[in-house]
Amino acid sequence: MREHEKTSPGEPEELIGFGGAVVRSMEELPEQSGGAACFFGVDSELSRRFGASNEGAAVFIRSASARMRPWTRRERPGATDVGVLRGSPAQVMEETLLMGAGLAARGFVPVAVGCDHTVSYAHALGVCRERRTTYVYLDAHLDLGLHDDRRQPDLHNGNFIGALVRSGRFEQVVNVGARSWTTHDEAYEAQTGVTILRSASLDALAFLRGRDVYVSLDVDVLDPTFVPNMCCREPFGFTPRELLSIMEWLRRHCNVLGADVSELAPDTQHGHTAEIAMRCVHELIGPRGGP
Ligand SMILES: [Mn+2]
Repeated sequence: MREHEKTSPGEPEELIGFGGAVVRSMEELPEQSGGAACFFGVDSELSRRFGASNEGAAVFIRSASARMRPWTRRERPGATDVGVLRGSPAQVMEETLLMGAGLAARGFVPVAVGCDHTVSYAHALGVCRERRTTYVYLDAHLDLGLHDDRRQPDLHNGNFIGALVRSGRFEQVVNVGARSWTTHDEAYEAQTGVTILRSASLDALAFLRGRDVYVSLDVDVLDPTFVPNMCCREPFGFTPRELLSIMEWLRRHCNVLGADVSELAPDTQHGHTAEIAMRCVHELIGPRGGP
C-alpha cells in the first residue's frame, strides 16, 4: 500500500519529498520524464539478518532532507516523489520490483529509499529488465552470505548480492568500498562473481566508462564519524566528499538507470546524515557529461 501522507487539515505546509523533491501521485507523473529522478520510499524492513533495525528510515530521510528543496529546485527541477510503501515483506518486495520496472519504462531514473539493503534486490531486478547492466554497490560489506552462521536459504541483507550474481541478469557486479574484516577472508580470494574496488580512487572506476549502471548505496560505506546512525558501523570508511566524487564520476561517465539507498537508522539528532545520503544520490542523477 502506497501512502502519500498528504497534509492533514490544520497543517498548511505542503508535503515535501525526498531531498526536496515534489510529491506527486503516480497518476500525476508526466509521461515524458527526460531522465529525471523519481523517488519512492520503502518503510518496512524486507529481510534483515545483520545490523540494528531501522524501520521508518524512509520517512526519516524524507523529512530530514526536506530543507534541501530550494537547492533541488534550482539544480534538479525534475525530481519527484511518488510515496512510501509499507506492508508485509513479500508484498513490498513485489511492489518495489513493479515500481522500479514501471518507472523505468516511463523513462524515469527510479530511486528506492529503503530500510535494510535487501530492497536493492527487488528494485535492481525491476529496473534492469531490458538491458545488460552493471550493478555497482557502495558498501563496507560484500553481502555474499559467506559469514551467515545460520546459512539460511532465505534472501536477506547479508546474502542478496550472491542471488543477484546468480540471477545472470547483470553484466558485472562491482563493489566499491569493501573493508569490514569479513571481506578480507580468504574465501573471497576464490571466484565470487564480484569485482572488488577497496579504495575511493576514481581512476579505478575507468573500466565502467560508457556502461549502463545501477547504483546501490549502503550508507555504511561512509565512516561512522560522519554518519553515526547506521545499522552496521564499520570504521575506516569513506568521507562524504569521497563518496560525492564517486557519484559525480558515475553520472558523468556512465548511463545511470536506477539507484537505491539503505541502512540509515532514523535519528533526529543526526538529521544531516539524511542530507548527505540525498546529496550523494542527487549527484548521481543528471545530464551525462554535465558539470
Ligand atoms: Mn553494508
